Amino acid sequence: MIEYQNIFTQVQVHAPAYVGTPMKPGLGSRLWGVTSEQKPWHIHLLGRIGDAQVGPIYLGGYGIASIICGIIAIQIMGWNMLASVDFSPIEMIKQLPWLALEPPSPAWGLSIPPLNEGGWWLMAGFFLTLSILLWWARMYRRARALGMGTHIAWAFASAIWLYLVLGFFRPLLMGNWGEAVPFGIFPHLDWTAAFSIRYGNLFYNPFHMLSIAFLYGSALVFAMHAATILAVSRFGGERELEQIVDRGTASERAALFWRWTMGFNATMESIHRWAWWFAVLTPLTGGIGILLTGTVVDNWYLWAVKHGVAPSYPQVFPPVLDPAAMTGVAQ
Ligand code: 07D
Repeated sequence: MIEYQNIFTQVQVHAPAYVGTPMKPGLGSRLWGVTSEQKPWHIHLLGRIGDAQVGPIYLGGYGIASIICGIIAIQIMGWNMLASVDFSPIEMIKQLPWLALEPPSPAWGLSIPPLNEGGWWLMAGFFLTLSILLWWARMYRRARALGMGTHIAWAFASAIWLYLVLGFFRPLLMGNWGEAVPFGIFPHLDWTAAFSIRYGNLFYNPFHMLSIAFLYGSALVFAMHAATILAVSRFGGERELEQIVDRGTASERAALFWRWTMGFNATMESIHRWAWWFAVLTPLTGGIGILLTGTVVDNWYLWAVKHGVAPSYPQVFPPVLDPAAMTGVAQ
C-alpha cells in the first residue's frame, strides 16, 4: 500500500519561488527597497528540516534599527570582554564562557557611573533593550501587515517582561543597577545561583514553582501535540488546511486516541491555545516571582516555613536567622 509521504520523505519538490500572498495597498513592498528583482533562492539542506525556499526577507525601518542597536550592544559587550583579557584574541576565545560585563556596584545606586565602573554595562543594556523592543514592534507590524493576529508578538512580550524585570524593573525597585544580571555566559549563571542563595532558595518561591510547572508543562504539551500530529501524518494529519476544512480521518483518529487514553481531547484549535498559554505563563509567572524577591520577600525558605509550605524542623539547632536582618560582623 502506498501511504501518504510524511517528513521522512527524501524527495524535494522544486517549484518556482513563492513571494507570498499579495499585500494590502499602501503597506509598502515585502522586499525592503527591492521588488520582484530580489529572487528568493533554495537550499536543499533547509528543505530537509523545513521549507527549502529562503526569502523574501522583509527588513523595514524597525528591523534595521533593531539590528543596528543589537550590533552596538554586542560590540560593547565584546570589546569590554576583550579589554578584560588585555586585548588578547586567543585569551578571549579561551576564556569566553567566564568573561563578563558587570553592572555597576551597589554604591552607585541608580546614578550613571563612569564607563569602566558599570557605565558600559548600562549602555549595553540600553541598546540591547532598544533592540529587543524594536524587534517586538517589527513582529507586531509584520503580523498586522499580513492580516494575522498578534499572538506571536504578545507571547514574545511575555519573555520581554521577564527580561525587563530581571534587568530593569527590579533594580529600579531595589534602588540600584547592581541588582541586575551581568552579561556573560557563566557569570549570568553564577548570578542566578547567587540570587537563589541570597534570597533563601528560589525553590520555595511559589512563582518559581509555577514557572517551572509551565516550563515543564510546555515541553509536555508540545511533545504530546507533535507526537499526535506525526502519528497521524500517514493520513495527512499535518496538512492543517485540509484538516480544518475537511476534518477527514487524521484529526478524528487523533482526537479519539486521546479520548480513549485519557477521556478528554483538545481540539485542532484549542491545543494551540494550550501551548500558547503554557509557554506565555512560564516567563509571566517567573517575572512576578523575581519582582517580589527582595522587594516583598527577603527569604523564601522562611516565607515557606511561615506559610506551612516547608516543614519547620525541631529546634535541634539555634533558630534560623534571616541574613538580611543581621547587622555588623554577623552579616
Ligand atoms: C531568561 C527572559 C526572556 C529573554 C529574552 C531574550 C536576547 C539575546 C544576546 C546578549 C527564559 C533576550 C535576549 C534577545 C541577547 C546577547 C548576545 C526567559 C528569559 C526576551 N529553575 N531560576 C527560572 C528551573 C533553580 C533562578 C525560570 C528549574 C535554582 C532565577 C524557570 C530548576 C536556582 C531565575 C526555571 C531551577 C534558580 C530562575 C525561567 C531545577 C539557582 C529567574 C523561565 C530543576 C540556579 C527565572 C522566577 C524562562 C524566573 C528562573 C526553571 C532551579 C534560580 C521556570 C527547572 C534553585 C534567579 N527557573 N533556579 O522562560 O523567572 O526563562 O524565576 O533545578 O529569574 Mg530556576
